[in-house]
Amino acid sequence: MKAKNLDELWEISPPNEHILLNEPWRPWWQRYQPISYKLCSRSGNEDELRDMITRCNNVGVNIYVDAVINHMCRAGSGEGTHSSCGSWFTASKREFPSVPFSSGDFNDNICTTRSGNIESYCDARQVRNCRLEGLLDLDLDKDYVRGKQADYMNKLIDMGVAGFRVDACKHMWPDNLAAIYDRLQNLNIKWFRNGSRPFIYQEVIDLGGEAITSRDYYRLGRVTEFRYGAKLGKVFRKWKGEKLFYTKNWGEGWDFMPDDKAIVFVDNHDNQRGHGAGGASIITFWDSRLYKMAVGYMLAHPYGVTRVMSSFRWNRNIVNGKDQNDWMGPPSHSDGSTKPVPINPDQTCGDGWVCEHRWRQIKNMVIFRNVVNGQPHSNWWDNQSNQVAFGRGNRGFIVFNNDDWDLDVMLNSGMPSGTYCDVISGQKEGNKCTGKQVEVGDNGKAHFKISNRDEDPFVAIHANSKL
Ligand code: QV4
Ligand code: CA
Repeated sequence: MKAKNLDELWEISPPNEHILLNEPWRPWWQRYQPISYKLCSRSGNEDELRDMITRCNNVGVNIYVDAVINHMCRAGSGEGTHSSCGSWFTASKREFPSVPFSSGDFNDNICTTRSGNIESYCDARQVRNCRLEGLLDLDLDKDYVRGKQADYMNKLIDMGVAGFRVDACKHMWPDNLAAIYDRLQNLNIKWFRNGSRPFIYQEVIDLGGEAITSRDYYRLGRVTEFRYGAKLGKVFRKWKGEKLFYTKNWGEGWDFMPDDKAIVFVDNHDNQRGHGAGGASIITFWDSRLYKMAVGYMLAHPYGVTRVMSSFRWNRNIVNGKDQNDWMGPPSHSDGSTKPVPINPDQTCGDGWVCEHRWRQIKNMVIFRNVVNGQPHSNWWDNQSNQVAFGRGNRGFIVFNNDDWDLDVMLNSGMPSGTYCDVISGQKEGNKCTGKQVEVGDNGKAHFKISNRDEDPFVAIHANSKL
């Protein structure tokens, strides 16, 4: 995080009560169909959530909750107790007694489209007042509705949560969001400085061409910059003539939103499986060698607040470019509850969990980002093709070879002289390097040789990887 101190952050899937679907069986996206704000989901119950937040906060890992407050479940979801806490609901009557919400709390009479769904993204009113994908759209003009959402978010803040990813913000009026955020209390002083405010980042997919833009939400908090991952994917895949050396002015120079508004990521839970925005250029853990380079580039670069994905594997079945299994949920027990995450001796995860955030190259680049925090982008070099290097002041330096030939060059690293461990091929352990090492001379110059056949064709050094 660029903000406040350098704690790590962890975004969790919506922890509130959601629908249980059978067709397809328990899809991951059932969590985006709320039934109530009771804290029990396929990930566990309120006590387990409270325990996790406490244990994480105690070791400096702050928790951010994915808050789904634009809607409830799908209009045609029938009635019953097929919900993760067993709450009764009647979708057709808009009855959600466990909140409670009833028909007057929804936008049915405010939406003007024939179907009741969003039919055009060129009309800001229907994007906010009509159903997204048929999901029952809450009337956030009502103070009663906003109060229920603020109560839900304040309960999480009281439990120690540090902030929120607010889902589907494009589909809510900014003034209504402001009214909810204003009701949020300060963070729990058990773990946070007195007066700390919840960190808010808002999901708005804005690739241009729509009535609603990210700019509508800047005044409320940070906003997801989906163009970032889409463009970075094109650059590292070298699609449509994109070359890595074009990224010399990466960030606002590429027409992304202002640096102090942006949440950036290579992929997210939607577009790693073809949902949401980004398209085929999005790089994911499935393309692990490219992925490590793209995530490394994102973490080394000063632009935006960065978010690293942590995924589960599913058996992708791509037919005509579409994954037939894009609905599959996480490793689960037969009752649909989510399996725990086993940690292997080599610190990777087992049992279908990818945990890309624990991969040495990615974990070490998170450390790199913290070590260079506040340092300017500096000492850029490129070969007019796909070999580039840049530093972060005198605290870090990274070199990429995404060309089909070797990189072999003397570069000005800007770093103090000494022997540094490359944190990509290995790391500093005790007083030795487990991977490559880099000698920086008195003039800050260092020789880099990166074969394009290397397991990971990039090298990174920083102040804390110095022997
Ligand atoms: C289907 C039809 C609709 C129809 C509806 C009628 O597609 O046209 O009107 O039935 O009942 C699931 C199904 C979807 C189904 C919908 C309602 O996939 O086919 O509609 O349920 O039954 C996630 C998934 C969606 C999933 C949704 C709810 O991605 O596939 O829909 O959860 O379970 C826009 C928004 C952006 C949004 C993005 C996906 O601007 O905010 O679409 N991204 C966020 C989350 C995303 C989540 C939602 C929003 C909804 O990141 O994960 O959608 O909360 O760009
Ligand atoms: Ca809405």
